[in-house]
Amino acid sequence: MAQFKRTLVTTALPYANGPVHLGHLAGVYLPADIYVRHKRLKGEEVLHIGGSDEHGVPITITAEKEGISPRDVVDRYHRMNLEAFLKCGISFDCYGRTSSELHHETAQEFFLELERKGIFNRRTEKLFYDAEGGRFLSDRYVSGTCPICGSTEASGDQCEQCGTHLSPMELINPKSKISNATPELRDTLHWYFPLGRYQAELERFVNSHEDDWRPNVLNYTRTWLKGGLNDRAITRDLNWGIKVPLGEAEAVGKVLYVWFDAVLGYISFTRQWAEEQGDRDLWRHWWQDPETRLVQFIGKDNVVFHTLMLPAILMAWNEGREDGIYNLADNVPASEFMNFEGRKFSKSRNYAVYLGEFLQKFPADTLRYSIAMNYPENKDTDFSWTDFQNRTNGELADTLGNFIKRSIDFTNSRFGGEVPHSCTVQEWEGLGIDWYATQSQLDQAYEGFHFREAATIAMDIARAANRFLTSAEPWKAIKTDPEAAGRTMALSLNLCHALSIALYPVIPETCDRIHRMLGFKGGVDGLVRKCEPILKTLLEPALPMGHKLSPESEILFRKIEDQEIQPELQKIEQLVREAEAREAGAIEVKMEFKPAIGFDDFQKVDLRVATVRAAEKVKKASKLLKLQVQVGSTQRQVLAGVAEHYSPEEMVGKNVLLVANLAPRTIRGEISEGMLLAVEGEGGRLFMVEPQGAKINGQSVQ
Ligand code: B3M
Ligand code: ZN
Repeated sequence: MAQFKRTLVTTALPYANGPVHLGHLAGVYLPADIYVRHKRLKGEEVLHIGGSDEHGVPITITAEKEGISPRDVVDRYHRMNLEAFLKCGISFDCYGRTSSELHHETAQEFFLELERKGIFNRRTEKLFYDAEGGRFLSDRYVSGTCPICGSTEASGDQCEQCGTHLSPMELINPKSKISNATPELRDTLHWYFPLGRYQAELERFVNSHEDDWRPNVLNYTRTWLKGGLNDRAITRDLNWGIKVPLGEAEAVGKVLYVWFDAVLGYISFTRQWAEEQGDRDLWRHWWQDPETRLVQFIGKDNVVFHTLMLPAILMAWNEGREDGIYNLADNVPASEFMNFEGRKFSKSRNYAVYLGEFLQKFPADTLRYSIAMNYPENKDTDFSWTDFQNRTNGELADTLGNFIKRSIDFTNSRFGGEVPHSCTVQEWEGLGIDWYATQSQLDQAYEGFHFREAATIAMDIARAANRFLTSAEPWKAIKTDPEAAGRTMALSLNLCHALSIALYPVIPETCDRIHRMLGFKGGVDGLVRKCEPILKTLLEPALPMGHKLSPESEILFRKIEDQEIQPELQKIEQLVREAEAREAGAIEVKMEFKPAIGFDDFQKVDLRVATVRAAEKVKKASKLLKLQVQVGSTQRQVLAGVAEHYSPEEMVGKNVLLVANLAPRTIRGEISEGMLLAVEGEGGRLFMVEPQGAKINGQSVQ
């Protein structure tokens, strides 16, 4: 691996559209923070950049729902999330905002440079336009009937009911969510970034990381590369975001696509940090010096934006330049997901524990430790309250906390609060801990993003320390052999010091407290901020004879009682019950009938009995079956969203009810000529309507 002088660490920018939850913390922010704190322990130069993603349609939708401005929405959540992160000890050097002026400037500068080089393509396309509201409608602003399951509340990007991804044009009876008017199709011009132009260069870039990127990151990225990269629209018709910085009439009312601007946030926030340091150019070191390593922490759902999109934008910027060349990511440690009590976190269903709320009840380090031990490094993991309680009470309170308190209290009461002896290296090594191996394994685990392993190695030191103190029994020895008791205490205190270093990246606040109890004024934080390489102090006993402890000792961790966990468990049960009820459709069903139609309207629907002759699955559409049905003597193709309820084999031979005169539609590139009737039963299960005994194929239904 190349030698680097410094490391720039970035963390995905959470949308300022809701509070961050424990899943976000586990996947991105905690691992990144552990990593940067470890680097600081080694005295390395490292910068941690994060911030809020404040553009995009979900934010304007929230604003409209609440009747406030998008600015109000992002102000609220930016503050809330920053506060929660700080309380959790996430040590950002800068936590920026994409709504800031400097960010707008930076993103526009990129756009203009690429425009100047003639890299973008412009394309006119048809988009729904709300004539009443006087604006174009992005996907989520259109609703209508799902062509697959018939739900009347499908959104232009996805149907919540059946989960199918849709485009607004596929909706039956589309309506504008803003005015409820039927939108019309109008021409609109957009700028496209030709991702395909960088295909070969991106492939070389990705292949050069064959050995150091995680398999999941390589896999996601290669799937995209294999499919061939296409042009991506990087502008939108919207009024919240970064204006397309061109004077032409066509650019009016257009903003940069949120993903184009958000990935540039890492750069603009580093610029902001530099300004805060009083040296405007300082950021260049971090982005444009090839000796700087760029490590980007993200969740698995953001991989290609960081392994393909951002690198391609930077390649486009770098093209033909002699200087001001940006570095590409050296590593993109994307996490899997951490679930919560066996289910996925879901903001929309309110199935989550929010970071800020959690920290009102429990200390940050208890959470940091539990999450580090459940870090979703290469598979999804689970956070549970019982696991949290067990780890806090067992590993943190009983093992670590007890050892520290016993060591300090006994020294204070029996040895006048001073380290009673100096420890020899032989004694230090005689503790049964191979310090060289431990230090290098710890270092490798932290450097290799194996944070669960790192936390385990560090906690093993605490276990060994506890065993040592318990078996040496200084409280007995003090009566018969005070010298031996003093040696035991000297070793124990040095172990306390070693623990405050080894565990610091994971539980920094606790380690600061241990350090203070050991009589150091500034805590570990004070040392690392001065870039003192203190990791290597593990190798030797650090406290000399006579070193003075603080006279105060504290209980490091309070045990979590069952009563505290009980309400949380009940809350989960309630949430799960609600989710299950919703899934089963059993939650109190409000019958909302559609407006009445006349008999004439009804008569327009031509229902026929049809027989399924052939059925097959549709690639990449897990809910769809492609059916060939016979109506009378004619054969038709119909796509039905029942693949999760019927296998192709079960469908063949069935008599079904067909809406025969529904205008043909193209779904997933396949024509569908009609719709089959099905009813929803318990658990959301679909049942085909099967006319019994109707033998005559194609007969109309009265
Ligand atoms: N805001 C998506 C997310 O929060 C997006 C990440 C941007 S990273 C530049 O998952
Ligand atoms: Zn649907």
